[in-house]
Amino acid sequence: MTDKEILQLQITACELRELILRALFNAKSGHPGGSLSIVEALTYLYKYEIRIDDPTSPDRDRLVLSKGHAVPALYSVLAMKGLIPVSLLDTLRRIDSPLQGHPKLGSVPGIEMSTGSLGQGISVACGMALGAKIKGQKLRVYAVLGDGELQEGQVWEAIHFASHYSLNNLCLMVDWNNLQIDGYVDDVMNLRKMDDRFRANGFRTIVIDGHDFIELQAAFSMFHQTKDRPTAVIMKTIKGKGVSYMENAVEWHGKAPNEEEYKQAILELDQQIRELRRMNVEGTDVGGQRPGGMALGMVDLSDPKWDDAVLDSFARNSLAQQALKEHAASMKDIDFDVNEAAADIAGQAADNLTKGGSER
Ligand SMILES: Cc1ncc(C[n+]2csc(CCOP(=O)(O)OP(=O)(O)O)c2C)c(N)n1
Ligand SMILES: [Mg+2]
Repeated sequence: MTDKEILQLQITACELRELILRALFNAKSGHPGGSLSIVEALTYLYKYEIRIDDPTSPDRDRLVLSKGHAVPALYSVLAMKGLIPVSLLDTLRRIDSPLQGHPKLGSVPGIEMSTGSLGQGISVACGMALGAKIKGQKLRVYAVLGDGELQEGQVWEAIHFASHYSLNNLCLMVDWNNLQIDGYVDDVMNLRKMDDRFRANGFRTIVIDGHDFIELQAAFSMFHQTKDRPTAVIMKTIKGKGVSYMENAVEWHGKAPNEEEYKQAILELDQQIRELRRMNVEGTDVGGQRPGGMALGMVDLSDPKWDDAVLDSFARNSLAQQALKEHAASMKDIDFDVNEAAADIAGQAADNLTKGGSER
């Protein structure tokens, strides 16, 4: 990776943080801390690692967000990747939105499992990885877990399973931010020598700074080279990363910022973006446009036509069709506090579907 690419990824990460916070602010609820801590990991995964350009292909890679409460980060990455409309993020947690506060299988492309009950996603990921091996599929499976989540007994059963079946197509990614819902993990239920536990259970175990793109790249390269066992990437992270007053602060596990706090967060992130652009010493012209989506290689968020294009492919996606149809129908009916843009988008999609647009 060149310095320029790293800077671009860092800018994308800031923009994703802004999308996450905007969605939470609109929803007036959600989980900022654990969403912000996995932003770099998801940015790297969806830029370079996960093969999901066709989200309906049976051979696509799978990502299971076992720590399902962090799904605003995943929705935002899927939007930047061009798999869902960015404007749909404004419907987060509304009763009729496909973007619920925890992932729901098949609600939108890229959501591979319903999760939220901590400890369960990893078991499903193990099943997916073993199933792929039995069928001779070359796909890879990634599961993102919280460190607090590792206190669930079911996680360790799944770890034994992955090791027993030598699931070399499985990559566990642990978000080691040392905070859980009500305090430090070390205080609530210490996971002493967490990395050694993975090693002892037969995993290729790699400890990295989860906010460092070079280290993420190295970790995935090691995962690819490991042929005889599953891989665990233990990512040291900062909960609430990127927003000064949220960083390492337990109270930001599960609440949305109010207006003043939201504005402050966006100010800080905008400042980080400006600084990153300034650091782009090679003179790349990233200053005049919103480069984030382009950094993920898929979309240009500054193009107003973009949402329509995504929406069109979204409407054609069989996985999402039913959810979108229901979503559109229900949004037309409701008469309270509905985001206009999202309602329009859903309406257009419904029209497309009725006109047979989905079969084009
Ligand atoms: C089985 C289960 N018990 C309790 C909860 C409530 N809960 C939601 S998030 C959370 C803390 C998770 O901590 P961690 O895994 O470290 O996540 P992160 O720090 O990344 O947010 C808890 C206890 C849950 N979702 N599932
Ligand atoms: Mg944690």
